[in-house]
Amino acid sequence: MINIGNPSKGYRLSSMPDILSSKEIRDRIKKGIHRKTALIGREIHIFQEIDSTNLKGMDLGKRGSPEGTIILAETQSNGRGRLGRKWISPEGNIYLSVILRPEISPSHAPLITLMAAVASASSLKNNLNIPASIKWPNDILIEGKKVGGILTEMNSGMDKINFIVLGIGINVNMDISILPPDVRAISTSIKDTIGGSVSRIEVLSSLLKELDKWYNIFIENGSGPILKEWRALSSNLGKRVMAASLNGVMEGVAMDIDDYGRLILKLDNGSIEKITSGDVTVIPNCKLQN
Ligand code: BT5
Repeated sequence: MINIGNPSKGYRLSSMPDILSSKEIRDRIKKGIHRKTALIGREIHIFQEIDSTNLKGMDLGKRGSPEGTIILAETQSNGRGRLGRKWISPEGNIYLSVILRPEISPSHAPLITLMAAVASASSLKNNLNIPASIKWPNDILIEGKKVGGILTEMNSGMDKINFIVLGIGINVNMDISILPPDVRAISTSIKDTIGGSVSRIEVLSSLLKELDKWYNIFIENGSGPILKEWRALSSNLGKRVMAASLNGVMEGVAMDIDDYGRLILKLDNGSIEKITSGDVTVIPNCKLQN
């Protein structure tokens, strides 16, 4: 038996039918999150199948849906990753988008991705006792393999964000054997990690609770606490990495992240590069030079 929520007892395996319902989510939000801060999930939209919860979020955002609106789907026919990539979205996982309306400048929007990464990794680690970590900028890992990804999209003017759609995909009860070999080699699911299915509603309510907590911390205290927790959960800081960005491919040591969520890379010639977006791969078994 898997005992989610009680690390001392391990996990609780699930044999219940596993359908997400707005009523159950609402009840859990009321129980699990302090009413005063229960922003995330104040309006809930659930779909059996949708093209992409993020596309729906962009549409609802334009129509004025309030901050904290969540969109969930059992499957996505056009699940999206960054840069036009696909997010494979069969039944059994979590596909969540959240509409946010933070009063920050567009240049600070990457901090929302970091906030979501902290909330996602913390919910798996602290509440479910699953050893999750973060890979800059948007990956959630278990033992080095991708269990979740974050796609932050925004609708903004020159210096003002109208709204953000924060998309999070977490592989929960997916058999990773259904993934194409190249994706399977670098991915995992909770089921794959612990050897059995878990209750998605438990995973989801823990995620919503952490998102509510960390988003409120971000709004009230700024980026400081998020960056501190992000560093503690990071899997690639201090390691030698290959970073592919719009500026090309660079190799160096991932030193830190800055106040804008950029990755600070120290190249072999001693120069410092700050990367706004891209993909990072840790170079294994590499001795660091001073
Ligand atoms: C991401 O992009 O990791 C962002 C994923 C965001 C998905 C959520 S689901 C809810 C919301 N609605 C959406 O339409 N999207 C968001 P990126 O870093 O570009 O990674 C994409 C790459 O991950 C792909 O090119 C594959 O290599 C790999 N991949 C695809 N599906 C995967 C899966 N289910 N699990 C693990 N890796 C996957």
